[in-house]
Amino acid sequence: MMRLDVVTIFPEYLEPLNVSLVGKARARGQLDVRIHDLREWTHDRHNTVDDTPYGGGPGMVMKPDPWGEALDSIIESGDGSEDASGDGGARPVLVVPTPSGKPFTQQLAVELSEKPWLVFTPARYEGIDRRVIEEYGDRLDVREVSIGDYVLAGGEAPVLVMVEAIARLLPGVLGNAESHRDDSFAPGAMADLLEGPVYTKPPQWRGRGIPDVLLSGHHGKIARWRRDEAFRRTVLNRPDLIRRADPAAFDKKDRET
Ligand code: 6GU
Repeated sequence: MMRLDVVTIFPEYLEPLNVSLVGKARARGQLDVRIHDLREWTHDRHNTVDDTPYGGGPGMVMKPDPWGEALDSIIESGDGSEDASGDGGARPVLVVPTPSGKPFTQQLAVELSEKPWLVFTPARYEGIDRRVIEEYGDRLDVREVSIGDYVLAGGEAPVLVMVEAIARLLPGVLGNAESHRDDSFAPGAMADLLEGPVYTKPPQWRGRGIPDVLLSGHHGKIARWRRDEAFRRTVLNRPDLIRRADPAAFDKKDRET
């Protein structure tokens, strides 16, 4: 079973991990999620986790000591079941959410979904003292990750995003494995294309019908139509994906679109 630890000063922000897909995966024993309050590893009366930045400037920086004690304690709690070595030397991958990290992509979600143990360190304020990242970088696989080109007030929402993207890839978590096949950003025939439109009953809604091809029963034509719609939507919304794609992925009909 995959183990996920999250260290935060806002444990209640992670409550959505009790709900829906991730909540059900936990209830089924497919995912072991442990939320920790960083302030449990402070020792002063005010449970201080931040201080002013060296060199001056706005905002506050998270102090290294609580993070070091928290992470040491969590890493030590590994009982060896999180990896195959059996030597009790299990080491988590440390995922550090930060707007200055590498992009969180479907490819990274797949890679992380194959790890037995992930520890997330969502920060508030201007981030964590750099020495913490350096210290654990010497001992663990550390990934500094951003979820997009905008700035959030903290890393908790990014952790919710990443955990959902990772959890739905775990064996048995989604209803059927085919659900992944046509995902936007999944590898395969639709590689590099966004998903097209979908329809369900009723066949008429507020005067709007269903594209005839979807009612034709002609599987070849339906597959072609879906691919054309995916291509159109990608050109419109994400032209960068088209430019980045392998030209061999496209055909004559695409070039006419
Ligand atoms: Cl991971 N953290 C914060 N604070 N802002 C972000 C982000 C992460 N990714 C995009 N913006």
